[in-house]
Amino acid sequence: MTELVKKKVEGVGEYHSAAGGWGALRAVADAVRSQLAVVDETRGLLTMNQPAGFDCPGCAWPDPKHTSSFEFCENGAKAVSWEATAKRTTPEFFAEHTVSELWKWHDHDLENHGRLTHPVAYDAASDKFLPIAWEDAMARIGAGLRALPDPNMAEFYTSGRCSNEAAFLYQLFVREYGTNNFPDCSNMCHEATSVGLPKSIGIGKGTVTLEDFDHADAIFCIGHNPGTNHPRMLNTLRACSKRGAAIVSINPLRERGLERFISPQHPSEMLTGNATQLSSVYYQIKVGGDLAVLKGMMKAVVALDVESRAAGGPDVLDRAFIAEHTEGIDDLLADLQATSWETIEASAGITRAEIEHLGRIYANAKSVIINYGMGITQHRHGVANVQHIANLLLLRGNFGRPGAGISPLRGHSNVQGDRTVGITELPNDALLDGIKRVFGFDPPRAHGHDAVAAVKAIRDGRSKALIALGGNLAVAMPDPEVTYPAMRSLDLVVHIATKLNRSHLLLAKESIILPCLGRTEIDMQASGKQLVTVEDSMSMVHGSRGGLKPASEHLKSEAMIVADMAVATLPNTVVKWHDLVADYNKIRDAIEGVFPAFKDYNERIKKPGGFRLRNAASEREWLTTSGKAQFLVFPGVYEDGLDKHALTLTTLRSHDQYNTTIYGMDDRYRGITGRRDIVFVNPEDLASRGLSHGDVIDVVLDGKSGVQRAMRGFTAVEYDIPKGSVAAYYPEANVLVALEEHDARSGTPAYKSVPVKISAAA
Ligand SMILES: Nc1nc2c(c(=O)[nH]1)N[C@H]1C(S)=C(S)[C@@H](COP(=O)(O)OP(=O)(O)OC[C@H]3O[C@@H](n4cnc5c(=O)[nH]c(N)nc54)[C@H](O)[C@@H]3O)O[C@H]1N2
Ligand SMILES: Nc1nc2c(c(=O)[nH]1)N[C@H]1C(S)=C(S)[C@@H](COP(=O)(O)OP(=O)(O)OC[C@H]3O[C@@H](n4cnc5c(=O)[nH]c(N)nc54)[C@H](O)[C@@H]3O)O[C@H]1N2
Ligand SMILES: [Mo]
Repeated sequence: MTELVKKKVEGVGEYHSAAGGWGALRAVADAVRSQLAVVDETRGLLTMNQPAGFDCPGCAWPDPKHTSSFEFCENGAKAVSWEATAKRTTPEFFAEHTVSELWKWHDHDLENHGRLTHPVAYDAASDKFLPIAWEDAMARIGAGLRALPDPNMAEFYTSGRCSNEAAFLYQLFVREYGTNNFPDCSNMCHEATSVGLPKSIGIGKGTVTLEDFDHADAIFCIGHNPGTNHPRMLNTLRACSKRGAAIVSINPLRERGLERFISPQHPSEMLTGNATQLSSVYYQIKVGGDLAVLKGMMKAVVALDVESRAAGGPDVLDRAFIAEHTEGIDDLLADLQATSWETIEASAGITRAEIEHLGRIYANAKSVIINYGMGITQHRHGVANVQHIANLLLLRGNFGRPGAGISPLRGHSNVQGDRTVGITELPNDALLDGIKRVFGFDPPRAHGHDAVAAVKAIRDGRSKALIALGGNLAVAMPDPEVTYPAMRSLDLVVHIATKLNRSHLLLAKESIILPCLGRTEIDMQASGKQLVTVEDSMSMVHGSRGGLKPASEHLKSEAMIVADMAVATLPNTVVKWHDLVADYNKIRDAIEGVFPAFKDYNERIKKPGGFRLRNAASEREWLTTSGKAQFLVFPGVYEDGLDKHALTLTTLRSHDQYNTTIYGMDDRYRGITGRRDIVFVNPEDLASRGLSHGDVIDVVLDGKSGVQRAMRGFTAVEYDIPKGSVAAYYPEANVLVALEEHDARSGTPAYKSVPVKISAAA
């Protein structure tokens, strides 16, 4: 075996255990110890995802209905202790460090200095951020926004941690100000879902509930890594596996969290080290090979149908469902016929026999759930990928019955809720009419900018102000060579944040950072302690109440900051901003007024676990233009000849990061310690280039735009990844993603299909 002779490379090893287990508990202890001052604060962890506690800021996986013991996971613990840290980034800190100096710090160190405590504004003379009074900051923001000749010259970014209440006020403020420019983290994430699924099934959200997992016969996991990014899902998958459901993973990498798991919630597994095997079938496909695999699976299902009927057996296709509920099957069948197995095998990176195996598992299961994540959406053909998952499910009526449906794993803990309450650059009439009805002003109707369009507008000088409600936009977006200078050309930039990050250091003429409360903290307003609400991946809306003392007495809630900005910007506003913020029940009443789906909002969130927003597709009602679910065709398997390139790079999250937040430098389940400057490469791809494990290499963009993009001096790691595919960590690899390279239909950056070349470092 090559492993025996593999040379030793610093920080690169093997991980042989299951996911979870004592390693996870140790990591929790480390995370807590390194951030929290007093052990007492770990109490915070115990109220997480409890009916009376706060919602974990980690991921959007739902909580089980009947939480008996507390449910938290290693990465949830990291997220919470990172926010509830005892460390502080104070005015004294800013007095000691110029921005030029801070720019040289590692991203980890910027955030690890702790919670922001005071509003600060940049002072060019000293090259430092200086404290500023809230009123003065607001006056400058108001003046800056009013000074723009056109409200469409401002961009209003949202990252998906903010509550429904804050997000609703934010979109209201921005629309009263006069624009629909809502670049959003969702544009980089599940936009392919938001754009693709409404055309297929009439709703841009998943259709399953957690209970459906108790009834599914087969569960597919395509392009997502739950051991790291949705660890509480492993408890669900564990239960599915124990009761004998088939779990099938389709992923270029063998992710440990999809293979086997020792549940820290189960003492017997912890003591004996007996892991539960999760995936019964695991296929490592090429990066970007999903469309081919999905088409191949459908070909196989159709063939099984023909076979079974010829032998006098039952239909494999659900003809009754197809006839009653769908349109477009003939076009789909024609496309499947026109797509050869040769093409499919070449793109998929697995064989016809293997794809037929997947097709059989699908066809033999009465009820199927398909989960998917960024491995599906962040491609040039992200929308087509998503729609082909829907096509596959429609073939056997896997919607609207127990144990069946589509399950996009959303990213940020409230990214779905933010969208639901109006954060969108493409508002529909129902939303705009609702605002008019409740508040009496005419919101702008012209569509606004998504994230890519916003950066382009800033780059081209068409937008001059950026307000960011959380996040780290410049680092999360592709192409720092374009994005960073663009940000520096702004007139006004305002960041509402809990921690310092690199986007804050990209200085505009006027740069302001406003520190806000996090979800773990007590949110005290005029009427008392407030509760906020969030919506998880499965459309469950529930309350979240922080219990910790705020990190500083100068912090304000996001809702209050939005209200203050609105009042400072809009002298003739018709909204009673501070009445709303005094009592968040009133914000929820307003949400209910605009969106009838939130009927009895304040009543229904009193119930532990909250309520589910109606999901028409899960009741077999299709809110498409035709009133039927649609089989949608995408010709071919690759959008733009990406298969002609020798290597395709995908960008991944390590186990120790939350998006651009780097908690630490390890990636335990992939055997990496203390470093992130690596590229995972197939051994044959290394050898054919005269390279070997541990060599220092340059990775260069092999793009059509002809733009020179390179990531230099990274270490090649021989890895179990299909030939033709390479992987590196995000955000480091964003230097290789060109701003122009995105899904044509959803604008989702193609973070997971970057054509590259590798060679020994120059
Ligand atoms: N701890 C932690 N939790 C998080 C986050 C975090 O950074 N840290 N981020 C949050 C956010 S915003 C999001 S969007 C989610 C992200 O959650 P995921 O969707 O799991 O995100 P990624 O790490 O980008 O990994 C995607 C997976 O897709 C696989 N993959 C890569 N390319 C392809 C491909 O072409 N095809 C297929 N089939 N698979 C592919 C990778 O090997 C990897 O296993 O997690 C959320 N939760
Ligand atoms: N190459 C590549 N790039 C990617 C991806 C990828 O897979 N590959 N994934 C994309 C995806 S899916 C996403 S969602 C984006 C993420 O993009 P963002 O959502 O913009 O980024 P985050 O890293 O989550 O933002 C971290 C910052 O949020 C702030 N913050 C944390 N908590 C709070 C809070 O409660 N309130 C406020 N106001 N601020 C808070 C802190 O200041 C912290 O520094 O990145 C995208 N970029
Ligand atoms: Mo995301």
